[in-house]
Amino acid sequence: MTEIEVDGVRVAVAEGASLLSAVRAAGAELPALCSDERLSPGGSCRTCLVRAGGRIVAACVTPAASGVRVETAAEDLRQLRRDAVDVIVSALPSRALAEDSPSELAHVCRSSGIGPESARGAGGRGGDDSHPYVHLDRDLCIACGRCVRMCAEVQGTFALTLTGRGADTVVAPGTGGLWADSDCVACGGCVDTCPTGAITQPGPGRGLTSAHRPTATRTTCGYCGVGCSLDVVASHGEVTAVLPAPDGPVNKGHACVKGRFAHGYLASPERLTRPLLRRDGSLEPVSWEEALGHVARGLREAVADGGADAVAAISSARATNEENYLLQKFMRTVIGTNNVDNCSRLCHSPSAAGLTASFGLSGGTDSFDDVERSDCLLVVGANPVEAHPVVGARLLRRVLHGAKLVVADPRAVGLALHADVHLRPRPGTNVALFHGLAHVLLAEGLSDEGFLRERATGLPELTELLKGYPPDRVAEITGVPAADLIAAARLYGRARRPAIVYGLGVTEHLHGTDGVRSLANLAILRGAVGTDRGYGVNPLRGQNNVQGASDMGALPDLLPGYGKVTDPARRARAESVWGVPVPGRPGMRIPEMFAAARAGDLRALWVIGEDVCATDPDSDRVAAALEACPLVVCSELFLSQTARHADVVLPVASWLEKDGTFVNFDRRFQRVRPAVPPPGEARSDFDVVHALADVMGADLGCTTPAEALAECGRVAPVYAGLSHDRLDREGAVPWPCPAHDRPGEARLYTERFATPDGRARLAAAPYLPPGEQPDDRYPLILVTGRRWAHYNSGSMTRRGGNLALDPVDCLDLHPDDALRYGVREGTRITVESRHGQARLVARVSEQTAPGQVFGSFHFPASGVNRLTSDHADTVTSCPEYKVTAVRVVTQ
Ligand SMILES: Nc1nc2c(c(=O)[nH]1)N[C@H]1C(S)=C(S)[C@@H](COP(=O)(O)OP(=O)(O)OC[C@H]3O[C@@H](n4cnc5c(=O)[nH]c(N)nc54)[C@H](O)[C@@H]3O)O[C@H]1N2
Ligand SMILES: Nc1nc2c(c(=O)[nH]1)N[C@H]1C(S)=C(S)[C@@H](COP(=O)(O)OP(=O)(O)OC[C@H]3O[C@@H](n4cnc5c(=O)[nH]c(N)nc54)[C@H](O)[C@@H]3O)O[C@H]1N2
Ligand code: SF4
Ligand code: SF4
Ligand code: FES
Ligand SMILES: [Mo]
Repeated sequence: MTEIEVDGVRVAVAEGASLLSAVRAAGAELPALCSDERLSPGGSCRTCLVRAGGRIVAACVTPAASGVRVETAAEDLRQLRRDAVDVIVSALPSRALAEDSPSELAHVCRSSGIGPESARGAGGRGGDDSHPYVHLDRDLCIACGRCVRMCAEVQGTFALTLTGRGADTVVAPGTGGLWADSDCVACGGCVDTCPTGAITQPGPGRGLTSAHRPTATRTTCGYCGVGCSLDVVASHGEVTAVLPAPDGPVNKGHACVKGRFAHGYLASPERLTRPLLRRDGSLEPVSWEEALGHVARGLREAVADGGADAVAAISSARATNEENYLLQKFMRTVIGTNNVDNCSRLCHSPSAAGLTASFGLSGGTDSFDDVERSDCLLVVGANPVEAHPVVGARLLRRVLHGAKLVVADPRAVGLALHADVHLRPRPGTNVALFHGLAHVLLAEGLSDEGFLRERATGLPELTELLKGYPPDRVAEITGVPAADLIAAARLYGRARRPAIVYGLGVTEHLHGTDGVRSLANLAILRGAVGTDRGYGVNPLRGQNNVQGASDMGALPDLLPGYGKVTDPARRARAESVWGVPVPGRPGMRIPEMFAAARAGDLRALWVIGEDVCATDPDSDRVAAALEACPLVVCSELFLSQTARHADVVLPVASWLEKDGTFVNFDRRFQRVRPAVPPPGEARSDFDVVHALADVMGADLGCTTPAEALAECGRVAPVYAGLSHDRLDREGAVPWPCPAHDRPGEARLYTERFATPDGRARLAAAPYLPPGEQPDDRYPLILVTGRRWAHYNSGSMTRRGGNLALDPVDCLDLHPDDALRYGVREGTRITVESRHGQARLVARVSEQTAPGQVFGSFHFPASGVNRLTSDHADTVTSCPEYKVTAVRVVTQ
């Protein structure tokens, strides 16, 4: 720490901090128009002048030297600062200081007595309103460069530049044309930092920033698993603006296009506002009483006809922990079945299984803050620039500051452009790739022998297996040149603190669990997990609360806290809290539920917040399952593809409308708070589960979300230290967290692994080919995944401005394949697999390798999941979404 004196007040600031931070720490106010704590200093506006050690300096660019005396309040300094602001203001048109302007500049002027008459600029430079979320008013630009630095330093997109000379300097997209056609990915960073209102979001929240806004509700983003803290400004029951929380534990004042802007769905006229009941083939509005009465009767009949196991529920990773907890409790205690699952099945169930087998617990091994300190990142089968943008930006920043980067992805994804080595394995060949890397680690003496001896098991078996995976053979299987493989292994093997980050490119395969385990081998061989020599193995979990839905026991074989339902001791613990017996037979997984429905064995299915007809694979067969099931209940925001097949549709609240908690991808619990009321008669999933239990004459206890979390802590001691009150005080707390007076464990296994013998387990699983192979009829491999502007089924992001950012559903193909199949950019094409057909628009790009095509699943109407097969991970039934043999037909 450095001690200095500001206007006679002594303060201590961190080494290297600026005088500006010291002045602020001392409680003094200074204008600082080109400065933002999230950015490197600009030093150009001269509005922050102070006297330090007798000299007049710009506080933002001057480091606080120990013992220095700083003066801010003297009249000559005030005048100098006022003059600097005045010069800036004089070039602006008077609207810059409009009475109601919330801008930082307007605040500064108000507090230094500069009135609108000082703004004498002629204006007339025009604007750019081409983008749905980011508008530019050139007349208000003071060329402070904060937006340019925000886009480069925090977001890593480099979309903006300052153009022109002298007084005419103004911000512009680097590509020269319109904002809408630029590289902007609408993170909102420039909007949030602009001090004048030159860059704003359109609509009622225009001009608001996280530093200058009215009272807001602090909540956690309900899109992806990063778990950004957001401040939601609302007025008259409608969201005005969603701003990144400057002190957000994960996002630290940043956000992405979804959390920041994709809330237009809230006010969509298509929102469900009343329960619907199928009568004579069509869904008609009815009262809650009638809808729930119908569901209760249907469930009773199903149990009477087929037993408790003839009923199943799919719980929602979009919903809160408390909602998931309550639903699994309802299924287990009121219905009497373990038939409850969640979309982690489709996503990271291989992570849960693989990480548990290797290390003992199902979550990632380290905190993201640690991962970010790594000097070598191995990013495998994940595209965080698009799917977890705040993480993508932070990883990229780390790389730009010198960390090494190895990317393993068949496609040239955003991070790959910055990689030291980009490995492009054929889809479905990860296990061979990871064994190849492990082979080189052992062959070149890059393993940690002490760690392997003391803290791991399975080395002899793995060593034996790895003999079969020399780089040349791995090159044949994966298509990755042996030299690249060796280079990547050396980077990972020689780094001081390597970290592995991975995504669905590892899990959504026929051998996804083997993939996770073989990837975990690398960290074990290096001793880079559970030690201070690396940051482990970390899945970028997908949905906002997929970690939590599983943590809460919305799984057919596991109770809250991951106790096996087959374990009498764990059942007894749950029974003692719930007061009723818990069934001991594992329930059905999602694909098994559909198979049972088609076979006539499943009589009732409750689908909560998952559009199974759009997002589960081989969707024609999913629809057939729903048709065959006598009672299908769907809790939804919209009339999704699944809701259209339901007998009863229940309108529910979304994340901006309810109370509870989510668990993000690095196991942190954070609070979710309602900013606006749900529309019409919609209720939270929590209230709906309670209401149905009531109608069925059951009392689930825990009447509030806070009580539900507290009760969960009694069933599962790993959450016993968590409570809404504590989260309200502390913001974010990771699990394991067994006691209220102890912090959660952000980094796992520092003393021992959670396996029975306390050791990490190396896995020796041989490479096996994917379930689908191309042939003469279906010569291309289709990889499916995400695009930045849309979210999963797209039910929310297609209703609002994001649709303008990405309006059509494309199939990416390599120029060679485009030529071969006579496909031109922009043509409508039909894609066929052995399972079905989809209609897409061709996009020709070198992002995909020859022989491979890529599509998203964000537009259910295109039918991409009609193409995907029902092949699934042999251990967890996670679908093989990443490998489907297809052909392209032009018409
Ligand atoms: N914008 C946006 N963000 C999202 C979502 C969204 O829909 N849209 N969804 C959220 C959800 S639910 C999830 S689970 C996450 C998913 O986040 P990610 O896991 O990052 O997403 P994907 O794009 O499905 O797949 C990642 C990458 O795997 C690669 N891949 C495919 N096959 C292989 C292979 O055999 N080996 C290797 N090494 N790589 C392969 C693909 O080319 C792709 O780039 O994103 C979350 N965030
Ligand atoms: N081809 C292909 N298919 C895939 C994937 C892939 O990579 N390729 N990825 C898979 C993965 S990883 C996942 S996670 C799934 C995701 O698939 P889904 O879970 O089906 O997708 P979402 O669009 O996130 O959400 C489903 C529904 O929940 C509703 N909803 C939102 N919030 C709430 C809420 O609070 N309560 C309730 N009751 N409903 C709510 C939304 O309106 C939406 O219709 O897709 C899978 N499908
Ligand atoms: S919104 Fe984000 S990506 Fe777009 S220009 Fe601004 S800072 Fe860059
Ligand atoms: S990165 Fe994820 S959590 Fe953060 S704002 Fe975007 S969607 Fe929300
Ligand atoms: S804020 Fe210090 S020079 Fe602009
Ligand atoms: Mo997911």
